[in-house]
Amino acid sequence: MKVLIINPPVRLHAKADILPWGLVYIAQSMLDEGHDVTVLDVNANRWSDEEMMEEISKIDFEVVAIGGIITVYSYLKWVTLEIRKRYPAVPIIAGGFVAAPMPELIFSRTGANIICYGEGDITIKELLKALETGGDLKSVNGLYLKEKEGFIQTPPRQIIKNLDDIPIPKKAYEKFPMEIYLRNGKDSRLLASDWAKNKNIEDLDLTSFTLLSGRGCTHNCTFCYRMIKGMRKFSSDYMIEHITFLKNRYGVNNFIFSDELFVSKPEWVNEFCDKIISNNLNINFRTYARANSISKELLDKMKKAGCFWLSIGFESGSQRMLDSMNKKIDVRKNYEAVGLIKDAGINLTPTFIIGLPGEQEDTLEETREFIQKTGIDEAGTFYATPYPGSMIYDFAIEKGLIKNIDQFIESLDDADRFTINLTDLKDGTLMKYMYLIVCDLKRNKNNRLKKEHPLKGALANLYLGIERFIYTNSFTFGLDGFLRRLKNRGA
Ligand code: B12
Ligand code: SF4
Repeated sequence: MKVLIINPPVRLHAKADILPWGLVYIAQSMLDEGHDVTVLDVNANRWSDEEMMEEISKIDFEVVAIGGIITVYSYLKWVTLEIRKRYPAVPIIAGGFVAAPMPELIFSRTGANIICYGEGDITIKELLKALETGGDLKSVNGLYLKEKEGFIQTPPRQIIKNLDDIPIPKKAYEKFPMEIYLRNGKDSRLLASDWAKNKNIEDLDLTSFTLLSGRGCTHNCTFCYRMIKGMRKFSSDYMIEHITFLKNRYGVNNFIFSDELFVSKPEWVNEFCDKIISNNLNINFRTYARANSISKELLDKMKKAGCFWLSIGFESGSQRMLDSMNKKIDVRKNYEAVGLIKDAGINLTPTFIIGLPGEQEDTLEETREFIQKTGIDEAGTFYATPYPGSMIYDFAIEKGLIKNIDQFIESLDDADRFTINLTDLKDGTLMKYMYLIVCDLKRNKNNRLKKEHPLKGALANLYLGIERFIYTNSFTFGLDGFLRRLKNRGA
């Protein structure tokens, strides 16, 4: 069949530097079955709506496939309704995180008439076959099908037990604008850590690329959406083959393993690192871990294999909050991890989330204390945001905090933006604490600067102190909104 795959735009403030893996894998499945695939990658090309309609009009297609993360919802809505207007009979299949958790909304507000839930690799093969041969779509597992009235759900699809059965998507890569991803990977936020800022990037000549070493996660935190339970990894041999391919074919030498839980099975990581070393792959990599899965030995091995940067979702300095978000971690382990990672000479950029249900001023103070005591000076700081599919989304619906689901989903963006208050605290209090946490990180950075340049560091702290005084007092007098607007004017 002639299939049009659309990759909608995300994060317009940044360059596209991560391939839409869901679409890449389903493209590979389609190509393996001999279908004729055209990809319109709006995220990479950043086409305007007019340009996109122009691109669509040039293509001959019989079916459309579209998907992505939840923040592509508005675009998915617009583009599928436009396609539906112009090509009323064309099946439009939606999949991924934007579609699977909310079939009612997708069927009622967008032009899609089929949704794939769960893994799409096999489902898409069976679905296209049924569409091509006029077969019964109800016999394909893992689908929601729009009916005249409402929709029906076909039985869930079994997960792919052995991830190595999934082919390395070599053919699919050729269908995506790899040159854009690779170019953006040379100067994007993938390198924007302190580590990179202090070095001459040109000299490093890094070509960065994001890759996943598995699917799923062993945990179930309340703010996280897990479409598929449990965790599977590709074998280390499979990963080495994939890395070698990307290195030889595209010159990639800096990998970002963006699975949230790359370091979940220490034995796997150890074996993987050994193979990077013994195969002389000579790569750098950044990745993610949990504090209870790292050790001095493992970090040393990772460093030797090229790991220069690690992120851990510390989320909170309060044990009460960690328990309530089901993080299943002892805060002392998080404290310990900071020292271990520093000692291994690996950069650390953890993440913190404030405003989860149950957050109080004392728990927020514990998070500040964590940052102050550990000296962390770079972190991702987020407001708890109820993305569909997560437990806190159900909480927000139950509490009646989301009045209009369609509008709410359209408003979703990066979680560093304040969207909704899930706590008993005032909005202003949460924003003030976010500001204080960012100040704590900056002060730690200034203190580090002070060691090398005492005057510069002292002046930076003085400036920070004055700014902090004005800003925190503005909350008391209700001037914070005004100050934020003033601050954002030049941004
Ligand atoms: C890479 C990634 C990103 C990239 C996205 C790049 C891109 N263009 O896709 C970036 C860095 C931009 C990103 C940002 C964010 N992300 Co993110 N991200 C991920 C991550 C780690 C991997 C996604 C992925 O590629 N998975 C691998 C593929 C193979 O799996 P898959 O997408 O599920 O695809 C399979 C099926 O779903 C299906 N399928 C998928 N699409 C389609 C389409 C069709 C037609 C069909 C038939 C089937 C199908 O088949 C695929 C193969 O089996 C996931 C977590 C995870 N490990 O999955 C979070 C995740 C998607 N992100 C999430 C979130 C919350 C965010 C942020 C809001 C975080 C933040 N703190 O700000 C931002 C939003 C940014 C913005 N403004 O848009 C949530 C999404 C929750 C939700 N309900 O949508 C996730 C699930 C994390 C989590 N566990 O909660 N993210
Ligand atoms: S936040 Fe991390 S540890 Fe928790 S469920 Fe999500 S991926 Fe797993």
